[in-house]
Amino acid sequence: MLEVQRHSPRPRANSLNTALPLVDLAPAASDLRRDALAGLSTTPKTLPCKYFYDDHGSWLFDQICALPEYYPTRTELVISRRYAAEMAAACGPQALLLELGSGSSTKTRIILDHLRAPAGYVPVDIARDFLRHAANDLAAAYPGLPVVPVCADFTQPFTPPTLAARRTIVYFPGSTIGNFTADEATGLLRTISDLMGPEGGLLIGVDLRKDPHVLARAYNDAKGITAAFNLNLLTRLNRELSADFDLAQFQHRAVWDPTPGRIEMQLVSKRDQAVHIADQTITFHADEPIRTEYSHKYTLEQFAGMAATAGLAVRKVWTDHARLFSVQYLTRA
Ligand code: AVI
Repeated sequence: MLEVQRHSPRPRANSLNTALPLVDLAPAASDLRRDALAGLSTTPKTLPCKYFYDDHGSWLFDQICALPEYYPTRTELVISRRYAAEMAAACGPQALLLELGSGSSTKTRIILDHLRAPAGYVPVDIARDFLRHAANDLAAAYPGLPVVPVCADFTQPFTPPTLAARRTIVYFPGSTIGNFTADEATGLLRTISDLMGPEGGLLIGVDLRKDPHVLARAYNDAKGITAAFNLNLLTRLNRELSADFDLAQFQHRAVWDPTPGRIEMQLVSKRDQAVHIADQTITFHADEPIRTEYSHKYTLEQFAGMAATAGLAVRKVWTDHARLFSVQYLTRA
């Protein structure tokens, strides 16, 4: 469960775009070696999905987002463009937009374009250089808007900078919430509730339950980009930990598990084999999977129930015509 640190001093931020200070909360460097060895020593074997996103993995993820089969990104964009004015009205005037895992801040611009007198934009991301560039680009496109990038791991408690605003709106698009287990997601919603405060709100992208065939196609695309994205995790272990995974002997698999309602991505060993990583030998039997990612798909009721457990209430839901994806506005209950 995630906990929120309530009493640490708040870093103060300069609101001038010319200076564009980066608030560096020095997130702990991830320990790939420790996490990989721990995950590969459990049954079933696992690897954390956060390690997908090295440079090549981030590039592959961008390719996934443009695939015809991968509906989430495209659909969230359609919803955001269609209902941006309503979303901005829900957020209210003079709101501070605080985005978790801001990446290239693409969808943010649609919201910012419609917000009335936004008080500022705080992109939060763990990738420091990428964050700096994306924040500078955005600040250049919105002269006069205070932009304060924060380098932090949003899955850990952190204290955002103080900026004068009527309320804080946490923006969490992309259905990244789906990559957390239900317990982790509930903890994260509690953290978000603390970040937004009693008067604030949460604007979040949530992928919805749908025909499993649609999901199977989205996570098993015809060009094999998702397979390459998944297998890139092993390439990363080979490069960064001098492991000796033979990529030809592992295969991408994405399975729909209807009970928890999630896609589980796996890398499946094609035969009995042994792999060496950092002085350790990991053995695999034929057809043994390494679980690499969960991607939960919620019904509107399920998501509202989880939010309620975290003390949040869904106030508005926007979906596409086919109800593939949703953008939701929540406040404290
Ligand atoms: C980032 N996340 C919301 C994506 C998803 O759909 O769960 C990651 C992804 N994995 C395979 N394709 C995309």
